Amino acid sequence: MLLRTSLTSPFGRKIRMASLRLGMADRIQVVSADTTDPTDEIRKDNPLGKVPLLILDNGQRIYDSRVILEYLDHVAGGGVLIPLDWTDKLETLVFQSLGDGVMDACVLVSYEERYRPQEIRSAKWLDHQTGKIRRGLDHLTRKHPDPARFDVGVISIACMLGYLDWRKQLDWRSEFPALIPWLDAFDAAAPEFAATARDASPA
Ligand SMILES: N[C@@H](CCC(=O)N[C@@H](CS)C(=O)NCC(=O)O)C(=O)O
Repeated sequence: MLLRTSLTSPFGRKIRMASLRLGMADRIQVVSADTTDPTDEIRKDNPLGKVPLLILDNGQRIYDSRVILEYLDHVAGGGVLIPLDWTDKLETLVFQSLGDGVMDACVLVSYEERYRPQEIRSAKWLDHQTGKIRRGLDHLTRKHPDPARFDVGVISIACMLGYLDWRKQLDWRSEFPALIPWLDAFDAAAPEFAATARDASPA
């Protein structure tokens, strides 16, 4: 299989972490993608032009990260990344939506700063997005999944915090210090997190 992603994408990191945990990393070749390059095949393989994208051995293109994780879970026999029990599954998927949604807002803040010159940047739009980030993090200080778990919800939240640590859309460590022990506990329980950090060698 071929995984198209950048090594900095937090969504791509979810897949790289999961493939390590599931012992599938040696079956997935990671090929860097540049979503800003109009000649990159990524736009042909995924009309949205986004990473991550997984190309299966039969040529099927699958996206987005949630579907890829569901696929990997299926290949692993099911019930590994996504709980089988309906109540647990629903809770896990909502945590995944929250982690991914905050990540989406983080990406939009970064793109506003990257693609728009200072003079036409919208403070209102940036506030709108950082509001989502703050509300998401605030919610997680009160209700969060067990960091000892390794499911799609926990993976998403960890990648989201890792992305915030790097891009610093806001300083979550000073605004929401209650989440620091959560990420530390996950980091200690899941070596896949450090192994997929930007400065770690690609797995
Ligand atoms: N919902 C998507 C989000 C993926 C996403 O936003 N990826 C970013 C990189 S972190 C991207 O490809 N951006 C390029 C673009 O929006 O054109 C997923 O879960 O895979």
